[in-house]
Amino acid sequence: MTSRAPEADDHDEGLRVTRPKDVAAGIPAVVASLRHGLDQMGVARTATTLLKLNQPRGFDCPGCAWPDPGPTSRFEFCENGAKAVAEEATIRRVTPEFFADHPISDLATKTDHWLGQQGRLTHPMHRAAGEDHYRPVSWDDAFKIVADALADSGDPDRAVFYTSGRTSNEAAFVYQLLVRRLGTNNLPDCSNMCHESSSVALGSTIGIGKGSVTLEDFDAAEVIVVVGQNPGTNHPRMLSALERSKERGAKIVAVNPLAEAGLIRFKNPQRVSGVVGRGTALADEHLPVKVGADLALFQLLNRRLVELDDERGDVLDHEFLADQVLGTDELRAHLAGLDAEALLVATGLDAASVERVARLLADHRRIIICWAMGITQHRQAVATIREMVNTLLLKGSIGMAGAGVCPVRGHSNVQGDRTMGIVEQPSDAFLDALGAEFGFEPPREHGHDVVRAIEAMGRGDVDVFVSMGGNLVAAAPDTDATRRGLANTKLTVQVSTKLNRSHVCAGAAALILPCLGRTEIDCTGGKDQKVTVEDSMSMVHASRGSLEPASPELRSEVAIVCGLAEQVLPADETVDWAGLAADYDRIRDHIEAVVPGFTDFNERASVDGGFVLPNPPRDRRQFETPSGKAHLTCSTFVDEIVPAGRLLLQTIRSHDQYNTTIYGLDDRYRGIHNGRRVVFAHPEDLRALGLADGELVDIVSEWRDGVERRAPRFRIVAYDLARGTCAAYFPEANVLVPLGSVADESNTPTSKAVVVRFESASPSA
Ligand SMILES: Nc1nc2c(c(=O)[nH]1)N[C@H]1C(S)=C(S)[C@@H](COP(=O)(O)OP(=O)(O)OC[C@H]3O[C@@H](n4cnc5c(=O)[nH]c(N)nc54)[C@H](O)[C@@H]3O)O[C@H]1N2
Ligand SMILES: Nc1nc2c(c(=O)[nH]1)N[C@H]1C(S)=C(S)[C@@H](COP(=O)(O)OP(=O)(O)OC[C@H]3O[C@@H](n4cnc5c(=O)[nH]c(N)nc54)[C@H](O)[C@@H]3O)O[C@H]1N2
Ligand SMILES: [Mo]
Repeated sequence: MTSRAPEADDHDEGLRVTRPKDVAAGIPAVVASLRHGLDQMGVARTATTLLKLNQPRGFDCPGCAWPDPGPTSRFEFCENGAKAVAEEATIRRVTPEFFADHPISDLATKTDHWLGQQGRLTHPMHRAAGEDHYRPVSWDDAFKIVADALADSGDPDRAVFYTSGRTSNEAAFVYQLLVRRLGTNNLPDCSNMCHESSSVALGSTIGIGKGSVTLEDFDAAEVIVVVGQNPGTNHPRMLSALERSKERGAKIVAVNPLAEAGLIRFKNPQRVSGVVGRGTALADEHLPVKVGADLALFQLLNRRLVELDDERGDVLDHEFLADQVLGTDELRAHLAGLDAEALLVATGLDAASVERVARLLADHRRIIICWAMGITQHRQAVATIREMVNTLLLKGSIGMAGAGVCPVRGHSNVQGDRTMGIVEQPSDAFLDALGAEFGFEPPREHGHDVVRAIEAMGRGDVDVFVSMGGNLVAAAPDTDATRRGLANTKLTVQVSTKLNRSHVCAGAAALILPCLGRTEIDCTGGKDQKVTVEDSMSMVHASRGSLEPASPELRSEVAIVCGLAEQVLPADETVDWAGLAADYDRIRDHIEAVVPGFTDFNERASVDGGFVLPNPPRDRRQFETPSGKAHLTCSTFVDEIVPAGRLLLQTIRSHDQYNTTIYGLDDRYRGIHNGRRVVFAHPEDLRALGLADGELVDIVSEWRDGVERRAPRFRIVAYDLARGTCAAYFPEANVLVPLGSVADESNTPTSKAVVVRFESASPSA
């Protein structure tokens, strides 16, 4: 089936390509953040809003999950944090009049960029089955519509409750409680498409599915390896931490098929020298690994560590391995038996640079390994992360200052949402505690993750789809399949701040429930409420908005969940939902009772900077696996088979987007201006394919189900990236990612590894 996303028709007429930049941030970043703020908010609002960002008493940046510096250090913001704020604090509005002027059939022709640029949603809106317009609806009627749809369906397992990672701890907690009171664990979330592979790999090896370092560890590390991550764009404040580490003498290794600007060179916009100087070279080593071959690389490195230890005796941490780790002998034997030559060829790297990195690891103990989507969204993601854990365990580089695992999360509260129980496969311990606190027996059967939810919708097994934030149609793989799935449902309910594709491609009937954002004052129940979030390093802290809400009609996510609960749960409901909405302290008391690590939650949430959650590997070098020990793992690398004439496509973020929210049409660091339908490929690969920079092609993906997935009319950009691979932007390229192509064990869509061919472009519509 051929797909024609609406964006296919604006073929980026003004697209311009220039030389990619090797310097991130600096003056252009300062200018870009202010320009974006001014466009969306005007002068006064820009100044007051950005000054509250990541301040101890301000709001948590709705950008990424990189931790804030402690309460005593200066305030920190970055270009992309400023853009995320401007996007939410915009003075543009999507009102009932807007919906009267724009039928769905019209909105469906607009690009994601256009939809997002229309501004903040102001009123609850309802589109009845068969109608082409959203019309205003009262909150009460909206909740009744959901209650009726759930009652008609009659089976809680025929409802799906998605969550994106911006939702606060308090909202997430009441949301999962509502869903479990209804009787289902169908709680897919954006993690399923993001760091699920990390949670699976870490849980099974070190006993907790979270990172084991804090920001202070970056001040003690000797070697920091950044794998499959583009911090210059996606975690810009991480570059400040890396810069500090480097100034202290730490070595930084970047493993990435692309030479991303922030990792090669960086100018800190918060320092005069950064704004005017040459900037700091960050990565000491850059390994341009082939897409999907990191497992092979880490196997080679681990094998060398063992060999070097055999020579020198001081490379591995023998005492730690003997006392606290299982599987050393097996791993040694496994590594010795590998075909090193074949592994090296698979990585596409030269032997000398791999050897240099192996020696760097051999010579140091304080090692941090960071990673993100370049690792988690691959078929062998879980095995790859386990192999990186092997590296750290062999070295004893965990549970000491300056060392450990660092999965760098995306959404600002995606980790917190998981801690609050937003998970389709909850542990019995969590359900037991939840049931005891609220006096009910929660459902035990595991629910759908994202991919299984879309499959279930495709089969017609889902009647109601509720989305707490996010934009499933654009974020999920296989856009056509996802769109068809949602269209199969009887009702879709989106709790949202901004208009997006999922409001346009919805169920038979649809509701939009507009909510407050992080930046806004939350005065639910007449009380000034705060919420809390957990960052990528398990720091929990409060967030209080300071702006007047975008519309008096908006409700907080907590109020929406509690209001909905009162309507959809039976009349003999025992949870005091109105009381919870009126005072979030009461929600925090329940969290304290249910979730370990939240002792004295209300008190500690009031402290500037918040508190850190317990983490046994980090705190006590303890591993809460069934054996009580950390586990080394033996894996077998399987090279992705790419037939002749095909390339392996990875889908990435531009500098001007936040996931499916498109701020603008530039990707400054990669030299792309005023357009997004580009595909990056190596000049030699292009030559072999008989193609050249500037040509227009359709990208067609190949997958064993034989379905044709086509993304029409992309401009080829010759680019320096690993041979045999190519790259295009998410979400335009999502149509190419087959729903069935998922990572082993974590079921995460393989958004970074899709076999594609190029065909001459289909004519423009
Ligand atoms: N401004 C901004 N900030 C964001 C986001 C955003 O969209 N915009 N999104 C947020 C979210 S939800 C997330 S999850 C994070 C995402 O943060 P990232 O993971 O940095 O995001 P991606 O753009 O997906 O970049 C993936 C990186 O992995 C590399 N890569 C791809 N395949 C491979 C591989 O096989 N091996 C290796 N070693 N590298 C590979 C790519 O070249 C690229 O540099 O950012 C968060 N922060
Ligand atoms: N091909 C490909 N696909 C991918 C990825 C990839 O790298 N490649 N990355 C994956 C990853 S890592 C992730 S995390 C997912 C992201 O998937 P999602 O989290 O579902 O998508 P977002 O684009 O972050 O969601 C944006 C929408 O959230 C709403 N929103 C914003 N702020 C708030 C708020 O405070 N409250 C509420 N209720 N709503 C709000 C707005 O309406 C906005 O339109 O996408 C995944 N999809
Ligand atoms: Mo993510």
